[in-house]
Amino acid sequence: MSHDRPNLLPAVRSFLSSPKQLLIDGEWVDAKDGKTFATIDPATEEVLVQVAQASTVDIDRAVVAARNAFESPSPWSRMTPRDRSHLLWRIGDLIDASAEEFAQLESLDNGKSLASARGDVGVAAELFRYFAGWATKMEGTSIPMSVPGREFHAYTRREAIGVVAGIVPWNFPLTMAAFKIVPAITAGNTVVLKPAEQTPLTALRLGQLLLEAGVPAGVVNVVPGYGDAGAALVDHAGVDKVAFTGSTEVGKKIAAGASKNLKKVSLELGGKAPNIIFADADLDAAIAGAALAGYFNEGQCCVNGSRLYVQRSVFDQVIDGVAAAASAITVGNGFDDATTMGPLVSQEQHEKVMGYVRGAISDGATINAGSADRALAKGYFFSPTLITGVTEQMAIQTDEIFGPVVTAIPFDTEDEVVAAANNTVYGLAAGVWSKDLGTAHRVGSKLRAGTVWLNTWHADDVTLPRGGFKQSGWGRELGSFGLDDYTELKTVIAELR
Ligand code: TXE
Repeated sequence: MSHDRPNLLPAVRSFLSSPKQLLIDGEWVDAKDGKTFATIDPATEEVLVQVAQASTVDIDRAVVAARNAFESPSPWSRMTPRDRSHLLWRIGDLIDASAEEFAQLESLDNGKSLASARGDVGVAAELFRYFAGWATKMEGTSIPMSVPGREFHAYTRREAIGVVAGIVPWNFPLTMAAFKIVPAITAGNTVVLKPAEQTPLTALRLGQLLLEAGVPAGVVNVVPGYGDAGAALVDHAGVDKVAFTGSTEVGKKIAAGASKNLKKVSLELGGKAPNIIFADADLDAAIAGAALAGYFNEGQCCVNGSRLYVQRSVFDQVIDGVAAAASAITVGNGFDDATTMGPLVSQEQHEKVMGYVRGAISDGATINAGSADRALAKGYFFSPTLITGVTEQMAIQTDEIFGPVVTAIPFDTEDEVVAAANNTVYGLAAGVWSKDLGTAHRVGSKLRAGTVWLNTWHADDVTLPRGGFKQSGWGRELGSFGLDDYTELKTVIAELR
C-alpha cells in the first residue's frame, strides 16, 4: 500500500480501508453516478485511496439537506445558543482526542510534516472552542428613534444567513474546513463543505466526528469533488452565502457566479507578501523570521513572506543567513522525525513551482539556496530556494508561486521600499523588522495588507481577524469580526401604542 508508514495508527489504517463517501443529510452515500477520484500521496506519487466524487446532482441533494436542516422547525433551528455552544466545545475536545489520527491523515494526504500537521489540528480544535463562546454572545443593540409625538422601541438582531457553501483549498485542509464550518454553525447556519480534490480526507473524518458529537443531520454536509462541484454550489439557488479560500483567479469566478442571484460572498485569496528588513533590525531574529516566513508549510501559505526586501548595508549578511537557514531545512517524508519540510501537495503544484524558478534563471536571476529541480527522485519534493538578482517585473516577483521560494531585493530608503512593497495586486500580509519602533509602526501603517507583522512572522491566534486588501479578498475571518460575514443584521421597529 502506498500509504504504508511504520508508525501508522490502527485507526488511520481502518479509516483508509473503509469507503470514502459523501456526507449528505447525516448519511454516508456514494455519488449518484458512482464516480470516484483518486487522492494521491504526494510523498510517493501513488494513489492513497479513492473518494466519492460529487457532481451537480449530489450538490443539489446536499443543498436541499442543508436547507431542510436550516428551516424552522428543524431540530437545528430549535437548538438554543447555549446548546450550540456546548456542541462546539464538545467537537473541539473530540478533535483533541483524535489529534494524532487527524495529524497522520493530514500528513499522508497533504505531505506536510507530522509536527506541522499536529499544529494544524490544535488550531482546528481551538477554533471550535473559541467560537463556542460566541454562540451565546450574538447580541444586538437598542437604538433610540426621534419621531415627535410617537414612541418606539427599535433594536437589532443578528440572524443566521441560511445555507453556507464552504469551498476550501489543500494547504491546510482541516483548519480551512474548520474556518468555514465553525463560524457558520456558531451563528446557526447550515453548511455544504467542498474540500479540495487534492486533500479530502481530514474533512471526511471531521464529518464522522461531527455526527458523533451530535450535530443534527444535514447541518454539515461534506461533498468532495473538483471545481465543477464548487461551481455547482456557487450557482445553486438554495445557497445563501459562499465562503471561499483559494486562488484569486477562482475567487473572481466565484464573485461573478454568485452575483447572478446576489449571494453573500467572502473570499480569502492569494498573496505575495513583502517582508522588509531594515539595517537596524535584530538580524538574527530577522533572518530566522525570513526563513520561517518563506518556507513554513512548504511555502504553500497565502501569507507566506515571498518577497524579501533588505536594506543595502546588511543585504549580503541577511542573504547568507537566509541561505544557511534554507540549507538547514530537512526535506523528506512527513512521517520522518527529522523532516522539517515535506513534499509539495501535487504534481501540478510541483511543476508550477519548478517552472517559476526555471523562468527566473532564464530571466537572469541567481539561485543562492535550493535549485530549480526536484529535490528527491520520487515524490513532489522541492528544496527551499532563495533567489537574488530579480527585478520587479519578473514573473517570479509578481506572481503568487505558492512554494518554498523567496526572492530578495536590496533597498536604500523607507519611501522606496514602501512603494515597492505595495506594488502588487495582492494585499494579504506584510512584515517589517526594525528595532526602532517608530520605523516599524510607521512603515507597518503604510503597507496595504490585511495582516502586518512587526518583528515577527506567522504569529497568530484564532482571536485575530484575517483577510485581504485589494485582490486578496473580501471580508474577514476569525476573531470577533469573524461572525459578521455569517450573519444578517435585522432592524426591528416597534411602535409603543
Ligand atoms: O486553487 P483553486 P488550486 C493559489 C496558489 C496555487 C493556485 C492554484 O497560487 O498555486 O491558487 O491552486 C475549488 N468554482 N492558492 O488550483 O483552483 C477547488 O476545487 C468553485 C491560494 O488548487 O482556487 C478547490 O476546492 N470552486 C490559496 C478550491 O476551489 C472551484 C490556497 C481552491 O482551488 C472552481 C490554494 C470553480 N470554478 C491555492 N475551481 C490561499 N489563498 O490560501 C476550483 N474550485
